[in-house]
Amino acid sequence: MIDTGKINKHNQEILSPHTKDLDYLKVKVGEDKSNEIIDKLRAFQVAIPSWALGAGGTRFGRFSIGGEPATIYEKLDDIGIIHALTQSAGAVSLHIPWDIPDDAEKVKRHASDLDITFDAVNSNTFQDQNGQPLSYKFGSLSHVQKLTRQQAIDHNKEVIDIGRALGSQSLTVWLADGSSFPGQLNFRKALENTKTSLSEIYGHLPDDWKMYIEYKPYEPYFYSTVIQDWGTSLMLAEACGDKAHTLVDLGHHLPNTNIEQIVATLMYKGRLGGFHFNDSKYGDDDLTVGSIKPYQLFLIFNELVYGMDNNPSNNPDLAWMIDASHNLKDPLEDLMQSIDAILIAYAQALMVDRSSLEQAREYNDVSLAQEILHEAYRSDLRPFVREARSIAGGAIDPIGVYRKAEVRKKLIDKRGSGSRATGL
Ligand code: PSV
Ligand code: MN
Repeated sequence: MIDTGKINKHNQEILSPHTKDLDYLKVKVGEDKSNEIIDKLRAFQVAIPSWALGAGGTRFGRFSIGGEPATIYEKLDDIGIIHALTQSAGAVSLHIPWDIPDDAEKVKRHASDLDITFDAVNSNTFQDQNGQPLSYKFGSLSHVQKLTRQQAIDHNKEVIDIGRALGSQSLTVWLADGSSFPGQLNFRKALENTKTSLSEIYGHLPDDWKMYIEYKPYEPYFYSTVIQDWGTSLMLAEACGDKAHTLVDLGHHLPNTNIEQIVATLMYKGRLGGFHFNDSKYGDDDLTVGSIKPYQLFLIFNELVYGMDNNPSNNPDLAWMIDASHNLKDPLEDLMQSIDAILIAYAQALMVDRSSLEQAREYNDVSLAQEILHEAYRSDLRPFVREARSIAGGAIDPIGVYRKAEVRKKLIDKRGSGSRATGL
């Protein structure tokens, strides 16, 4: 649907203004530093979840824009379009059982033809599936009944096996378990059960795998969640072993939480495993990355960059994934906007004058420290992001090409105008 010819043609049309912007920025930032930033942006890859490509909306209603993918192959095709245009989305994260591969080798081949690899596989014990013997209504890995816990443990083991067949190397566990009313749950027993269940799943991990433990303070339960915060996740990860890490989903925090400090703390402990990007105004994790709080995103990346460059605790490479709902937008455009926001924040963080910042901190020069951050944050680094994409063979302006090539219209012609996607 996107051929290199189209990308090249469009790139030529906007090459001149882009080159001018880039030249200006390179003079300002310096050739070496500019090239270093562009190289790092080129290398950055973020996974697209297989559930992000369907009809948008909320749990109250979904509104199809047509042409949505119905099968795992079509979902991969959509990610292939995003990757061809951005060169930054070379991985998919599958949710099981929403996207069980019918034939692992065939799915792998399809992905590989699109230059897509398999990032973390996600288990699902927050919904009951057809024919499932025991319900998760009152929890899964923390459930009061051993048999229900075992069913959820076995599901996670099966997800690991499916991931192995695809070449994935990590499992993400998001545990929805919790309670909606005071008194409903014995907090300590629920935590103990969760620890034991996670340890059993951990025992099934291949040596070269990692397990990511996601936390969330509320939803779907509204009084308590068993893994409510990073501290609980870290405690469980430490109890499991070296291959277990905490996963930070930006939307899983109460308003005004200092997420950048959480990032710093987890990296200090060498236990930050992965990241789910999104944004929110009031709560939840539904909006396009960088659409509401771009400064916070920059501050988070500032800690990530510092943590990656100063890593005595051997924090592993991070698993990056977009986990947002596009709501009213074309999912593919929304994902490309998210990728752009991530790369811009990353570029800004790479721009921070670290030695001057450390010096300002040594002298307790608060104003200067703030000025140094602002200098990086307020620089328009979009030409670096565009250049990184274009060098890699992507589009200088991905959404521009996507619209010019009328990709959505073609998808609708091919797949129909009704909503067909599975997932949340
Ligand atoms: C839960 O809100 C979450 O962030 C988890 O990562 C899930 O797997 C994903 O969203 C999809 O519901
Ligand atoms: Mn998430």
